[in-house]
Amino acid sequence: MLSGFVGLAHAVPADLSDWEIDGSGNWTLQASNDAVKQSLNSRPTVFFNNRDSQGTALGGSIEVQTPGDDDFVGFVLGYNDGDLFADTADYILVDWKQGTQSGWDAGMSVSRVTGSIDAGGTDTSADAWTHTGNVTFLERARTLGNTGWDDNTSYLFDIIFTESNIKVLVDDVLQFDISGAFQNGSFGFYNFSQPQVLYAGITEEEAPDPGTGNGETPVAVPTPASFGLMILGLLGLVVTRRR
Ligand SMILES: [Ca+2]
Ligand SMILES: [Ca+2]
Repeated sequence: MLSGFVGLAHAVPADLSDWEIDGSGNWTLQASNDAVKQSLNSRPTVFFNNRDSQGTALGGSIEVQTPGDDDFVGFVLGYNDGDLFADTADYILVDWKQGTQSGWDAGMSVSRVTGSIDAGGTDTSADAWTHTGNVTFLERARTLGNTGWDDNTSYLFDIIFTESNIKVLVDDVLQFDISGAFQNGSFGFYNFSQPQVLYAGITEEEAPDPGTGNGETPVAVPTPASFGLMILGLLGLVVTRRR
């Protein structure tokens, strides 16, 4: 995971057995304890680690294991127990819709949630569908912003969460790199109206040092020494050709 970054502590498998559930989803821990599957076409539901997670990175894969339906899968960051129903909620929502439908277009986006998105457990019209009201749309993903997920397709994800920066990569491609002042809280998995969603091979690791891993995928740049050798080589080539 996080192959585009340098200087990271080793990723370790996450133990999801003590994660918690909010909402009416049916989240089933898989035998390996580092995977969970949500089976219902439900109102917003979150499966979360229930501990402050700023300074860490979460990785793994996500796959919708059915051709049925075309709704929302994703993640929450800075989530606290009960936030689905709380007026005091303040967390970040990364959601990804397969199909364009009345009220929202296909693709991945990031939003800030400040308040309930499932008041009374019956709010199916939901700010979370239209990204209005208590859900403030921030931006669409860089390459997947207007692209829905594919059925029965596993995507690798990496999420880096600090108090001032959030990065999300899908299949090692940076989708979000947003700076701000973010409340601490849990990592969580998020489904809304989408059944048969598997999160697997979940790992945790220390977030990159902001001083060294500030978001840009390292690019192979010639060092002064190798650059000099390259110039010498080119000069030699020119000299050789002149001869
Ligand atoms: Ca589908
Ligand atoms: Ca649905």
